[in-house]
Amino acid sequence: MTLSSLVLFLTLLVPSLIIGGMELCSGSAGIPGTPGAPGLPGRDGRDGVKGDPGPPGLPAYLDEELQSVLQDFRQRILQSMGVLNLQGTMLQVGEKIFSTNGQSTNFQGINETCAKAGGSIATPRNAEENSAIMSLVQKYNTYAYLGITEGKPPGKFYYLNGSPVEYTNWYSGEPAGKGRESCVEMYKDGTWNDRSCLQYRLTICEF
Ligand SMILES: [Ca+2]
Repeated sequence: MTLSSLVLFLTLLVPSLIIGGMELCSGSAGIPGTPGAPGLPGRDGRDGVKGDPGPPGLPAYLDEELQSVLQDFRQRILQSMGVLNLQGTMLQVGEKIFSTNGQSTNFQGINETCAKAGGSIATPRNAEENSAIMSLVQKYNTYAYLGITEGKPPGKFYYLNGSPVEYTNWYSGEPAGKGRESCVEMYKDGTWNDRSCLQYRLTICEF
């Protein structure tokens, strides 16, 4: 008898002995062991069957309905821009548009008004943008606050997103507030002065 056939023989014999009531010295059941740790995740299944292709669409340039909607949009936008340009309340510089409602309020009020309109307070990033804002200041004959505030250390100024100013156009001797003037106003010649945030200044937003 080989070893494997002996094992098979015993495997068959032992249960029949138990069934036959001849089992000797059977002890009480032990305490169940603690569950084993979860196994590793299984492998990803195979990709499913490819779906049927959808119905063919028209290229955008051949879709007459879409083209007509776009044409209408273009026309409406040009009309609106024409009206705003005529009123002199909108100035385009590159991708940016500056606009004013002609109203004056404090720095916080300007920020709220601009945010409500979907923009933010005018923040000149270069000489060209500064000139555009200046032209609105001149037209309304009112200084404007800019989107620049003092941070730390006193005398250092930052954009409202927290990054330090790169372009500046300070009036001679400014900024001189040294921690007492946290906002920045634009004079009619386009130069800047640090100033308290509680003055009433022209609302100019950028979009
Ligand atoms: Ca000042």
